Amino acid sequence: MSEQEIKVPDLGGADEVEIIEILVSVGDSVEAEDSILTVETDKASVDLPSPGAGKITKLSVKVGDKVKEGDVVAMMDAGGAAGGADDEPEAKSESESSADSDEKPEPEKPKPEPKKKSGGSRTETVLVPPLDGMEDVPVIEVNISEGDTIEVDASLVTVESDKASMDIPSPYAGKVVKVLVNEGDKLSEGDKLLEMTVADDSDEDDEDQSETAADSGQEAKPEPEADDKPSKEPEAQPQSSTYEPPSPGSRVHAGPAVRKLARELGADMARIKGSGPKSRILKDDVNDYVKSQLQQTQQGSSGAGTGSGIPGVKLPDFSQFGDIEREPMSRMMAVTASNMQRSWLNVPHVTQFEDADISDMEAFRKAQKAAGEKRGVKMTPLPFILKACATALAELPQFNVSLDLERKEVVRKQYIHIGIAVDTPNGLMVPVIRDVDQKGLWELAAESAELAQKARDRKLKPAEMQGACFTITSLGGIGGTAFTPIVNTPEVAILGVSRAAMKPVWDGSEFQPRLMLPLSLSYDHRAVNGADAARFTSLLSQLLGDIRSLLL
Ligand code: CAO
Repeated sequence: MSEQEIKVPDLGGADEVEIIEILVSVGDSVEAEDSILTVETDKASVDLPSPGAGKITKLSVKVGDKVKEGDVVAMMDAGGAAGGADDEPEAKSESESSADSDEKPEPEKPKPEPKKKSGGSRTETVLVPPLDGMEDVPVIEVNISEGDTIEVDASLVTVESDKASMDIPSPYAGKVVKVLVNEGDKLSEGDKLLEMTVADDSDEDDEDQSETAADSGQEAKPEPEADDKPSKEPEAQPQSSTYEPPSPGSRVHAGPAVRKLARELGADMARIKGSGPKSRILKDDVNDYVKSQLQQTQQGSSGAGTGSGIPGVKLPDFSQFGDIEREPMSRMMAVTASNMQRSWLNVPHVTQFEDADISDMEAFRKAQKAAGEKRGVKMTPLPFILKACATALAELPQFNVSLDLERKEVVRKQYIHIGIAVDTPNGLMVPVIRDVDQKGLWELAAESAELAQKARDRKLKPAEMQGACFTITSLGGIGGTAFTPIVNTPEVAILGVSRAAMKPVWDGSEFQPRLMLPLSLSYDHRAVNGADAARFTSLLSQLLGDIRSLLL
């Protein structure tokens, strides 16, 4: 075992630099050259590499600390005498190479090739400036496109060595004519970056600039590594895991190790919200982003984001329009919202409408009033509708299925349990009546009333809300002529019932006043085809139109 100090290497002339991210913890095992922490100079951010392989035993600094060359930032157990001996020269060469890397992020402004004049403007070919000895540095981002109008110092491309990433700035203001590099290309000094047209009236200025850049190298500042461009400052994003599509031209701000991590995890940096200084993306931001994406995938779309690649809804500041109050969503509301959205996004919905003539059914139902009072049960249209649906599900079993898309199987149910949507002060609940096909109307009336009351009293047990094959949502007691309910997945259909109303119905020779019940059957078009849906609602209409057929 040999304890080894990890020191800040030569910072290429920078006096003090700020630690903006610590990439290891005590106890972490690191390999030689693994990034230990990221510091930021006014030119670039640089990862300080480990001088060898070993285990971190102590961290002597924290984020925000200022450090200078030679400061000890951490201690490591280099893993024994042999390892230590091996590490020693490596440590040296590392610190040398770190020194190199620190000088790297100061590319001069690209040296222009001789100008080609054309009318009021000239064409310039922009070349890669000196990269302090670095060669074949990969391009990780091309920040301009053909046709872009850019300012002097606008970032043209971002290159990244294993130690630092930096932007190569434009020596001119003008219009990009041709981009000569692609992401992944490896660049060395003198390589052609792009062609651009530059207005002739700025000839002198540009000449001055290019001379300055070429001669002094002083103004050849790389943009702070992948920093935001003044022309396209991304707006601060609200605190939300909502997916926001990257705004065109928006830039990300992150160190090489973080970029590498994002690349390894396949995370698009433009979609990650940075929590570091100047919205810098930190390692934890990448991990949190990947975690949230995984959670969304596992849970389906939930919360404000859709999880479907569809941008979430952006909220304005409502208080600008008047007084507002905010209150947390109840758990039930949040769950309902999530379920509705998941179903809406996953299921191709179609709704089939039908009117059932329930004049006779209503006459019969009303005739049961006294009997109901005796039993202490109120007979509403719902038990008839439940019974009709159970019969239709038995006759058209393609509605009594769920789709298992992972296994590419259709799950056919040999039982008929039907959920009823109940409006409660706390939100929508869906208790389930089991074996509806085996129960009589009085039994169904009693059970639906009991379950609805339990739902309103928040006394339903989880088991009483599980196992439905199909759902009925009746707004008949409230009103409306039709609506398009959302399928209660993994069921494949739901029946919406609206308020019955007297309508003139043509009997072949004259109009008759009939009590018509509007039915709206929404179904999952992956499981059910339109013809079957029309068969289902026609059958319901027929069964409710002549309830004697329910006995058959
Ligand atoms: N047409 C005309 N009248 C109707 C009717 C219809 N389709 N359905 C019910 N009615 C009548 C009933 O007969 C009753 O009238 P009387 O008091 O004169 O007898 C009255 O409306 C109230 O009925 P109800 O709503 O209490 O009872 P129900 O069995 O019809 O419904 C339940 C029970 C639990 C389904 C219902 O109370 C409920 O909560 N409905 C809302 C469901 C909901 O919110 N769905 C939306 C889901 S999607 O957001």
